[in-house]
Amino acid sequence: MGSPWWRNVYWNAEIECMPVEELKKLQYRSFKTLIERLYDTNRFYHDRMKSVGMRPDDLRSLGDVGRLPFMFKEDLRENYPTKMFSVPVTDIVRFHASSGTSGKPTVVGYTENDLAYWTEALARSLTSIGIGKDDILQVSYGYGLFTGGLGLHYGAEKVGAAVVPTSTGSTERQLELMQDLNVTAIACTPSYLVHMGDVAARMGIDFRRDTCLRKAVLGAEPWTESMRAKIEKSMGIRAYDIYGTSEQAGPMFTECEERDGIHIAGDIMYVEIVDPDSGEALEEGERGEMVVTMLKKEALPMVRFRIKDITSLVGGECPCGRTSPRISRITGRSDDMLIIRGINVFPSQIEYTLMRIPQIGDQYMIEVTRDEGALDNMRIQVEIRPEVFSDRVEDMILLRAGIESELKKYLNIAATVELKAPGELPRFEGKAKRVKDMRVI
Ligand code: DLL
Repeated sequence: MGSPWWRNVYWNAEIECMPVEELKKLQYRSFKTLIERLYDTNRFYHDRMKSVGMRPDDLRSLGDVGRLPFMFKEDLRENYPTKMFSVPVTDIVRFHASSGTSGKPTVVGYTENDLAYWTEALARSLTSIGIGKDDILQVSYGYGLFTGGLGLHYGAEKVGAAVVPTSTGSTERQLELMQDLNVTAIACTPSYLVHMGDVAARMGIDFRRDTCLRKAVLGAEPWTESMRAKIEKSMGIRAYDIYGTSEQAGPMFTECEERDGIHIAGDIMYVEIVDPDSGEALEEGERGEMVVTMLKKEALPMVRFRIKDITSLVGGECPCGRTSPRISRITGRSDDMLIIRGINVFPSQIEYTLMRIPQIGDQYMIEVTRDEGALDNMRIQVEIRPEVFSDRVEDMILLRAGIESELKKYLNIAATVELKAPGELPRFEGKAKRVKDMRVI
Protein backbone atom coordinates (compact mmCIF):
# COMPACT_ATOMS: atom_id res chain seq x y z
CA MET A 1 0.00 0.00 0.00
CA GLY A 2 1.38 3.44 -0.92
CA SER A 3 1.34 6.40 1.42
CA PRO A 4 -1.94 8.29 1.87
CA TRP A 5 -2.81 11.03 -0.65
CA TRP A 6 -1.93 13.92 1.64
CA ARG A 7 1.70 13.02 2.14
CA ASN A 8 2.66 14.75 -1.12
CA VAL A 9 0.16 17.54 -1.50
CA TYR A 10 1.25 21.06 -0.58
CA TRP A 11 0.24 24.57 -1.59
CA ASN A 12 3.79 25.91 -1.34
CA ALA A 13 6.13 22.94 -0.96
CA GLU A 14 9.31 25.01 -1.09
CA ILE A 15 8.40 26.90 2.07
CA GLU A 16 6.23 24.32 3.81
CA CYS A 17 8.85 21.57 3.59
CA MET A 18 11.95 23.74 3.94
CA PRO A 19 14.72 22.19 6.10
CA VAL A 20 14.32 23.42 9.66
CA GLU A 21 17.73 25.10 9.79
CA GLU A 22 16.96 27.07 6.65
CA LEU A 23 13.61 28.10 8.06
CA LYS A 24 15.33 29.41 11.16
CA LYS A 25 17.73 31.47 9.06
CA LEU A 26 14.79 32.88 7.12
CA GLN A 27 12.99 33.71 10.37
CA TYR A 28 16.02 35.47 11.74
CA ARG A 29 16.43 37.59 8.59
CA SER A 30 12.74 38.54 8.62
CA PHE A 31 12.88 39.35 12.34
CA LYS A 32 15.86 41.58 11.87
CA THR A 33 14.34 43.43 8.90
CA LEU A 34 11.14 43.96 10.85
CA ILE A 35 12.91 45.30 13.93
CA GLU A 36 15.08 47.66 11.88
CA ARG A 37 12.04 49.06 10.14
CA LEU A 38 10.06 49.51 13.34
CA TYR A 39 12.92 51.04 15.28
CA ASP A 40 13.28 53.71 12.60
CA THR A 41 9.63 54.38 11.83
CA ASN A 42 7.37 53.47 14.74
CA ARG A 43 7.40 55.48 17.94
CA PHE A 44 5.84 52.70 20.06
CA TYR A 45 8.45 50.06 19.15
CA HIS A 46 11.27 52.54 19.20
CA ASP A 47 10.42 53.54 22.78
CA ARG A 48 9.82 49.95 23.88
CA MET A 49 13.22 48.85 22.59
CA LYS A 50 14.92 51.83 24.13
CA SER A 51 13.29 51.02 27.46
CA VAL A 52 15.28 47.76 27.58
CA GLY A 53 18.40 49.34 26.09
CA MET A 54 18.19 47.42 22.81
CA ARG A 55 19.01 48.53 19.30
CA PRO A 56 18.36 46.51 16.12
CA ASP A 57 22.07 45.60 15.95
CA ASP A 58 21.74 43.76 19.25
CA LEU A 59 19.59 41.15 17.55
CA ARG A 60 22.35 38.79 16.41
CA SER A 61 20.44 35.50 16.38
CA LEU A 62 16.97 34.12 17.11
CA GLY A 63 18.29 33.48 20.61
CA ASP A 64 18.26 37.26 21.22
CA VAL A 65 14.54 37.54 20.51
CA GLY A 66 13.81 36.78 24.16
CA ARG A 67 15.42 40.09 25.14
CA LEU A 68 12.83 42.14 23.26
CA PRO A 69 9.95 43.43 25.38
CA PHE A 70 6.51 41.81 25.20
CA MET A 71 3.46 43.65 23.97
CA PHE A 72 -0.09 43.15 25.19
CA LYS A 73 -3.68 43.65 24.10
CA GLU A 74 -3.76 46.69 26.41
CA ASP A 75 -1.16 48.33 24.16
CA LEU A 76 -3.62 48.09 21.29
CA ARG A 77 -6.42 49.44 23.46
CA GLU A 78 -4.35 52.36 24.68
CA ASN A 79 -3.43 53.22 21.12
CA TYR A 80 -6.98 52.85 19.84
CA PRO A 81 -7.87 52.96 17.03
CA THR A 82 -4.84 53.24 14.73
CA LYS A 83 -1.94 54.81 16.64
CA MET A 84 0.07 51.59 16.47
CA PHE A 85 -0.25 51.40 12.69
CA SER A 86 3.01 51.47 10.85
CA VAL A 87 1.93 52.62 7.38
CA PRO A 88 0.04 55.71 6.19
CA VAL A 89 -3.70 55.21 6.28
CA THR A 90 -3.77 55.51 2.49
CA ASP A 91 -2.00 52.12 2.31
CA ILE A 92 -4.73 50.40 4.34
CA VAL A 93 -7.16 48.40 2.24
CA ARG A 94 -9.27 46.77 4.96
CA PHE A 95 -10.17 47.09 8.64
CA HIS A 96 -11.52 44.50 11.03
CA ALA A 97 -12.30 44.93 14.72
CA SER A 98 -12.65 42.70 17.73
CA SER A 99 -16.03 42.49 19.41
CA GLY A 100 -14.68 44.08 22.55
CA THR A 101 -16.31 41.56 24.87
CA SER A 102 -13.30 41.68 27.20
CA GLY A 103 -12.89 45.46 27.14
CA LYS A 104 -12.68 48.24 24.57
CA PRO A 105 -12.62 46.87 21.04
CA THR A 106 -9.37 46.74 19.09
CA VAL A 107 -9.05 47.66 15.45
CA VAL A 108 -6.77 45.86 13.02
CA GLY A 109 -5.78 47.10 9.57
CA TYR A 110 -4.29 45.42 6.50
CA THR A 111 -2.27 46.50 3.50
CA GLU A 112 -2.64 44.65 0.24
CA ASN A 113 0.41 42.55 1.14
CA ASP A 114 -1.02 41.76 4.58
CA LEU A 115 -4.17 40.38 2.95
CA ALA A 116 -2.05 38.39 0.50
CA TYR A 117 -0.09 36.69 3.30
CA TRP A 118 -3.27 35.97 5.24
CA THR A 119 -4.78 34.33 2.18
CA GLU A 120 -1.53 32.47 1.46
CA ALA A 121 -1.55 31.02 5.00
CA LEU A 122 -5.13 29.85 4.57
CA ALA A 123 -4.46 28.41 1.13
CA ARG A 124 -1.68 26.28 2.64
CA SER A 125 -3.94 25.23 5.51
CA LEU A 126 -6.97 24.34 3.38
CA THR A 127 -4.77 22.36 0.99
CA SER A 128 -3.34 20.43 3.93
CA ILE A 129 -6.82 19.20 4.88
CA GLY A 130 -7.77 18.35 1.33
CA ILE A 131 -10.04 21.29 0.57
CA GLY A 132 -9.54 22.50 -2.99
CA LYS A 133 -11.19 23.10 -6.32
CA ASP A 134 -13.52 20.12 -6.08
CA ASP A 135 -15.07 21.49 -2.92
CA ILE A 136 -18.03 23.65 -2.15
CA LEU A 137 -17.33 25.38 1.14
CA GLN A 138 -20.10 26.95 3.16
CA VAL A 139 -18.61 29.76 5.21
CA SER A 140 -20.81 30.07 8.28
CA TYR A 141 -18.46 32.28 10.26
CA GLY A 142 -19.72 35.82 10.67
CA TYR A 143 -18.94 38.20 7.81
CA GLY A 144 -18.21 41.76 8.84
CA LEU A 145 -15.89 43.16 11.44
CA PHE A 146 -15.14 39.62 12.68
CA THR A 147 -12.30 38.10 10.66
CA GLY A 148 -13.75 34.59 10.34
CA GLY A 149 -16.09 35.02 7.35
CA LEU A 150 -13.97 37.10 4.98
CA GLY A 151 -10.77 35.29 5.99
CA LEU A 152 -12.05 31.84 5.07
CA HIS A 153 -13.81 33.30 2.05
CA TYR A 154 -10.66 34.54 0.33
CA GLY A 155 -8.58 31.55 1.42
CA ALA A 156 -11.11 29.14 -0.08
CA GLU A 157 -11.40 31.08 -3.33
CA LYS A 158 -7.61 31.06 -3.61
CA VAL A 159 -7.51 27.25 -3.62
CA GLY A 160 -10.32 27.21 -6.19
CA ALA A 161 -13.13 26.01 -3.93
CA ALA A 162 -16.61 27.44 -4.54
CA VAL A 163 -17.71 29.52 -1.56
CA VAL A 164 -21.24 29.69 -0.21
CA PRO A 165 -21.03 32.83 1.97
CA THR A 166 -23.93 32.19 4.31
CA SER A 167 -22.42 33.89 7.38
CA THR A 168 -24.17 32.97 10.65
CA GLY A 169 -27.88 32.74 11.38
CA SER A 170 -30.97 31.56 9.44
CA THR A 171 -29.94 28.02 10.22
CA GLU A 172 -32.82 26.32 8.42
CA ARG A 173 -32.04 28.22 5.24
CA GLN A 174 -28.38 27.28 5.63
CA LEU A 175 -29.29 23.62 5.84
CA GLU A 176 -31.47 23.84 2.74
CA LEU A 177 -28.65 25.50 0.79
CA MET A 178 -26.21 22.91 2.05
CA GLN A 179 -28.41 20.22 0.50
CA ASP A 180 -29.37 22.07 -2.67
CA LEU A 181 -25.80 23.11 -3.56
CA ASN A 182 -24.17 19.82 -2.54
CA VAL A 183 -21.90 21.54 -0.05
CA THR A 184 -18.90 19.33 0.78
CA ALA A 185 -17.31 21.33 3.61
CA ILE A 186 -18.34 23.86 6.20
CA ALA A 187 -16.37 26.43 8.19
CA CYS A 188 -17.94 27.67 11.43
CA THR A 189 -17.55 27.58 15.20
CA PRO A 190 -17.90 24.10 16.71
CA SER A 191 -20.82 25.34 18.80
CA TYR A 192 -22.65 26.56 15.70
CA LEU A 193 -22.16 23.21 13.96
CA VAL A 194 -23.62 21.45 16.99
CA HIS A 195 -26.58 23.83 16.84
CA MET A 196 -26.99 23.08 13.11
CA GLY A 197 -27.05 19.41 14.04
CA ASP A 198 -29.97 20.01 16.43
CA VAL A 199 -31.90 22.04 13.87
CA ALA A 200 -31.21 19.44 11.17
CA ALA A 201 -32.56 16.70 13.43
CA ARG A 202 -35.76 18.70 13.96
CA MET A 203 -36.10 19.15 10.20
CA GLY A 204 -35.64 15.40 9.66
CA ILE A 205 -32.29 15.92 7.89
CA ASP A 206 -29.70 13.21 8.34
CA PHE A 207 -26.25 14.57 7.44
CA ARG A 208 -25.01 11.23 6.13
CA ARG A 209 -28.07 10.46 4.05
CA ASP A 210 -29.23 13.89 2.95
CA THR A 211 -26.07 15.98 2.47
CA CYS A 212 -22.67 15.71 0.75
CA LEU A 213 -20.90 17.24 3.76
CA ARG A 214 -17.61 15.50 4.55
CA LYS A 215 -15.41 18.08 6.26
CA ALA A 216 -15.71 20.85 8.84
CA VAL A 217 -13.16 23.55 9.63
CA LEU A 218 -13.90 24.47 13.21
CA GLY A 219 -12.37 27.10 15.46
CA ALA A 220 -12.57 30.63 16.88
CA GLU A 221 -13.29 29.15 20.31
CA PRO A 222 -11.83 26.36 22.44
CA TRP A 223 -13.21 22.89 21.80
CA THR A 224 -12.09 19.44 22.78
CA GLU A 225 -11.22 16.02 21.37
CA SER A 226 -14.36 14.59 22.92
CA MET A 227 -16.44 17.26 21.16
CA ARG A 228 -14.67 16.36 17.89
CA ALA A 229 -15.47 12.68 18.38
CA LYS A 230 -19.14 13.48 19.00
CA ILE A 231 -19.46 15.75 15.97
CA GLU A 232 -17.72 13.29 13.67
CA LYS A 233 -19.81 10.38 14.84
CA SER A 234 -23.15 12.12 14.63
CA MET A 235 -22.53 13.76 11.23
CA GLY A 236 -20.24 11.27 9.52
CA ILE A 237 -17.64 13.94 8.68
CA ARG A 238 -14.01 14.78 9.52
CA ALA A 239 -13.56 17.87 11.68
CA TYR A 240 -10.36 19.95 11.72
CA ASP A 241 -9.16 22.58 14.14
CA ILE A 242 -8.45 26.06 12.75
CA TYR A 243 -6.75 28.76 14.77
CA GLY A 244 -5.97 32.44 14.48
CA THR A 245 -6.65 35.80 16.08
CA SER A 246 -7.49 39.18 14.65
CA GLU A 247 -4.10 40.52 15.77
CA GLN A 248 -2.36 37.83 13.71
CA ALA A 249 -4.72 38.59 10.78
CA GLY A 250 -7.66 36.25 11.44
CA PRO A 251 -8.15 32.50 10.96
CA MET A 252 -4.89 31.21 9.49
CA PHE A 253 -3.56 27.87 10.65
CA THR A 254 -5.04 24.36 10.74
CA GLU A 255 -4.02 20.86 11.55
CA CYS A 256 -3.02 18.72 8.58
CA GLU A 257 -4.58 15.32 7.86
CA GLU A 258 -2.37 13.76 10.55
CA ARG A 259 -4.19 15.90 13.14
CA ASP A 260 -1.29 15.99 15.53
CA GLY A 261 -1.04 19.71 16.20
CA ILE A 262 -1.75 22.90 14.27
CA HIS A 263 0.91 23.79 11.69
CA ILE A 264 2.13 27.37 11.98
CA ALA A 265 3.59 28.88 8.82
CA GLY A 266 7.00 29.71 10.25
CA ASP A 267 7.89 32.19 7.53
CA ILE A 268 4.80 34.24 8.46
CA MET A 269 4.59 33.89 12.23
CA TYR A 270 7.26 33.26 14.84
CA VAL A 271 5.96 31.42 17.92
CA GLU A 272 7.32 31.22 21.45
CA ILE A 273 5.68 29.55 24.44
CA VAL A 274 6.36 31.18 27.78
CA ASP A 275 5.51 30.63 31.40
CA PRO A 276 2.44 32.87 32.01
CA ASP A 277 3.85 34.13 35.32
CA SER A 278 7.57 34.54 34.71
CA GLY A 279 7.53 35.11 30.94
CA GLU A 280 10.44 32.63 30.64
CA ALA A 281 10.65 30.45 27.53
CA LEU A 282 9.29 26.90 27.92
CA GLU A 283 10.51 23.70 26.29
CA GLU A 284 8.70 21.64 23.66
CA GLY A 285 5.74 19.85 25.19
CA GLU A 286 5.39 22.27 28.12
CA ARG A 287 2.12 24.14 28.17
CA GLY A 288 2.21 27.90 28.52
CA GLU A 289 1.16 31.16 26.95
CA MET A 290 1.73 31.74 23.28
CA VAL A 291 3.77 34.75 22.20
CA VAL A 292 3.76 35.65 18.51
CA THR A 293 5.65 37.88 16.15
CA MET A 294 4.15 38.46 12.74
CA LEU A 295 7.16 38.49 10.49
CA LYS A 296 5.56 39.94 7.38
CA LYS A 297 2.90 42.31 8.61
CA GLU A 298 3.10 45.87 7.35
CA ALA A 299 0.08 47.77 8.66
CA LEU A 300 -0.12 46.59 12.24
CA PRO A 301 3.04 44.76 13.23
CA MET A 302 3.04 42.49 16.24
CA VAL A 303 6.32 41.86 18.01
CA ARG A 304 6.31 39.37 20.90
CA PHE A 305 2.60 39.79 21.38
CA ARG A 306 1.24 37.95 24.44
CA ILE A 307 -1.87 36.34 22.97
CA LYS A 308 -2.77 34.65 26.28
CA ASP A 309 -3.79 31.43 24.53
CA ILE A 310 -2.52 28.34 26.30
CA THR A 311 -0.77 25.71 24.20
CA SER A 312 2.57 23.92 23.76
CA LEU A 313 5.01 23.30 20.93
CA VAL A 314 4.68 19.82 19.44
CA GLY A 315 8.05 18.13 18.99
CA GLY A 316 9.23 15.74 16.30
CA GLU A 317 8.61 15.59 12.58
CA CYS A 318 5.12 15.52 11.17
CA PRO A 319 4.64 12.57 8.79
CA CYS A 320 2.88 14.95 6.37
CA GLY A 321 6.31 16.28 5.41
CA ARG A 322 5.74 19.86 6.53
CA THR A 323 8.59 21.17 8.63
CA SER A 324 6.67 24.12 10.06
CA PRO A 325 6.38 24.35 13.85
CA ARG A 326 3.23 22.86 15.36
CA ILE A 327 1.22 23.85 18.40
CA SER A 328 -1.14 21.64 20.36
CA ARG A 329 -4.87 22.31 20.66
CA ILE A 330 -5.55 25.60 22.47
CA THR A 331 -7.10 24.66 25.80
CA GLY A 332 -8.17 28.18 26.70
CA ARG A 333 -6.74 31.56 27.54
CA SER A 334 -4.70 32.28 30.62
CA ASP A 335 -7.30 34.94 31.46
CA ASP A 336 -10.17 32.38 31.07
CA MET A 337 -8.81 30.09 33.72
CA LEU A 338 -11.21 29.77 36.63
CA ILE A 339 -9.88 29.47 40.13
CA ILE A 340 -12.54 27.68 42.16
CA ARG A 341 -11.75 27.40 45.83
CA GLY A 342 -8.08 27.54 44.95
CA ILE A 343 -8.22 24.91 42.21
CA ASN A 344 -7.30 25.99 38.71
CA VAL A 345 -9.63 24.74 36.05
CA PHE A 346 -10.11 25.63 32.39
CA PRO A 347 -13.64 25.48 30.96
CA SER A 348 -12.23 23.14 28.27
CA GLN A 349 -11.33 20.58 30.94
CA ILE A 350 -14.91 20.66 32.15
CA GLU A 351 -16.14 20.20 28.58
CA TYR A 352 -13.78 17.30 28.04
CA THR A 353 -15.08 15.53 31.14
CA LEU A 354 -18.75 16.19 30.35
CA MET A 355 -18.57 15.15 26.71
CA ARG A 356 -17.25 11.73 27.62
CA ILE A 357 -20.40 10.94 29.59
CA PRO A 358 -22.71 9.27 27.03
CA GLN A 359 -25.99 10.44 28.57
CA ILE A 360 -25.04 14.13 28.16
CA GLY A 361 -26.00 16.10 25.04
CA ASP A 362 -23.84 18.80 23.48
CA GLN A 363 -24.83 21.85 25.49
CA TYR A 364 -23.69 23.03 28.89
CA MET A 365 -23.32 26.26 30.85
CA ILE A 366 -21.00 27.03 33.75
CA GLU A 367 -21.88 29.57 36.41
CA VAL A 368 -19.57 30.62 39.21
CA THR A 369 -20.77 32.61 42.20
CA ARG A 370 -19.29 33.56 45.54
CA ASP A 371 -21.40 33.16 48.67
CA GLU A 372 -21.38 35.37 51.74
CA GLY A 373 -18.74 33.25 53.40
CA ALA A 374 -16.54 34.08 50.38
CA LEU A 375 -16.67 30.51 49.14
CA ASP A 376 -16.82 29.88 45.40
CA ASN A 377 -19.66 27.81 44.05
CA MET A 378 -19.80 26.29 40.62
CA ARG A 379 -23.06 25.31 39.01
CA ILE A 380 -22.98 23.37 35.78
CA GLN A 381 -26.11 23.02 33.74
CA VAL A 382 -26.07 20.18 31.22
CA GLU A 383 -28.58 19.11 28.64
CA ILE A 384 -29.18 15.42 28.51
CA ARG A 385 -29.82 13.37 25.41
CA PRO A 386 -33.50 13.08 24.40
CA GLU A 387 -33.48 9.27 24.69
CA VAL A 388 -32.10 9.48 28.22
CA PHE A 389 -34.39 12.21 29.51
CA SER A 390 -36.94 10.70 31.82
CA ASP A 391 -39.69 11.68 34.24
CA ARG A 392 -38.40 9.19 36.77
CA VAL A 393 -36.92 11.42 39.43
CA GLU A 394 -34.76 8.62 40.87
CA ASP A 395 -33.06 8.06 37.48
CA MET A 396 -32.31 11.74 37.12
CA ILE A 397 -30.95 11.99 40.66
CA LEU A 398 -28.64 9.06 40.01
CA LEU A 399 -27.42 10.54 36.73
CA ARG A 400 -26.76 13.90 38.36
CA ALA A 401 -24.77 12.30 41.15
CA GLY A 402 -22.78 10.33 38.59
CA ILE A 403 -21.83 13.51 36.69
CA GLU A 404 -20.86 15.30 39.90
CA SER A 405 -18.64 12.42 40.87
CA GLU A 406 -16.89 12.34 37.44
CA LEU A 407 -16.12 16.05 37.79
CA LYS A 408 -14.77 15.46 41.25
CA LYS A 409 -12.70 12.48 40.13
CA TYR A 410 -11.08 14.07 37.06
CA LEU A 411 -10.88 17.74 38.00
CA ASN A 412 -11.08 17.65 41.75
CA ILE A 413 -13.80 20.26 41.76
CA ALA A 414 -17.06 20.15 43.62
CA ALA A 415 -19.77 21.40 41.29
CA THR A 416 -23.52 21.33 41.57
CA VAL A 417 -24.93 19.80 38.43
CA GLU A 418 -28.36 20.68 37.12
CA LEU A 419 -29.90 18.54 34.42
CA LYS A 420 -31.74 20.28 31.63
CA ALA A 421 -34.14 18.94 29.03
CA PRO A 422 -32.95 18.87 25.40
CA GLY A 423 -33.29 22.35 23.88
CA GLU A 424 -33.39 24.26 27.18
CA LEU A 425 -29.95 25.86 27.18
CA PRO A 426 -28.94 28.75 24.91
CA ARG A 427 -27.47 28.12 21.43
CA PHE A 428 -24.76 30.24 19.83
CA GLU A 429 -24.29 31.39 16.26
CA GLY A 430 -20.83 32.90 16.75
CA LYS A 431 -18.45 32.21 19.60
CA ALA A 432 -20.11 30.31 22.43
CA LYS A 433 -20.26 32.04 25.81
CA ARG A 434 -20.66 29.18 28.22
CA VAL A 435 -19.10 30.63 31.33
CA LYS A 436 -20.76 33.17 33.59
CA ASP A 437 -18.40 34.23 36.34
CA MET A 438 -20.48 36.38 38.66
CA ARG A 439 -17.90 36.75 41.40
CA VAL A 440 -16.93 40.27 42.30
CA ILE A 441 -13.24 40.04 42.99
O1 DLL B 1 -11.49 34.04 16.41
C1 DLL B 1 -10.19 34.26 14.39
C2 DLL B 1 -10.74 32.96 13.90
C3 DLL B 1 -11.85 32.94 13.09
C4 DLL B 1 -10.10 31.78 14.22
C5 DLL B 1 -12.35 31.74 12.61
C6 DLL B 1 -10.57 30.56 13.74
C7 DLL B 1 -11.69 30.55 12.95
P1 DLL B 1 -10.53 36.71 17.43
O2 DLL B 1 -11.97 37.06 17.39
O3 DLL B 1 -9.52 37.78 17.51
O4 DLL B 1 -10.16 35.89 16.15
O5 DLL B 1 -10.36 35.71 18.65
C8 DLL B 1 -9.14 35.08 18.85
O6 DLL B 1 -10.19 33.11 19.80
O7 DLL B 1 -7.04 34.26 21.00
C9 DLL B 1 -8.41 32.21 21.04
O8 DLL B 1 -8.59 32.52 22.41
C10 DLL B 1 -9.74 31.89 20.40
N1 DLL B 1 -9.56 30.88 19.34
C11 DLL B 1 -9.49 31.05 18.01
N2 DLL B 1 -9.35 29.85 17.38
C12 DLL B 1 -9.32 28.91 18.36
C13 DLL B 1 -9.19 27.49 18.37
C14 DLL B 1 -10.69 34.68 15.74
N3 DLL B 1 -9.08 26.77 17.26
C15 DLL B 1 -9.24 34.15 20.05
N4 DLL B 1 -9.17 26.88 19.58
C16 DLL B 1 -7.94 33.45 20.29
C17 DLL B 1 -9.28 27.57 20.72
C18 DLL B 1 -9.45 29.57 19.60
N5 DLL B 1 -9.43 28.90 20.77
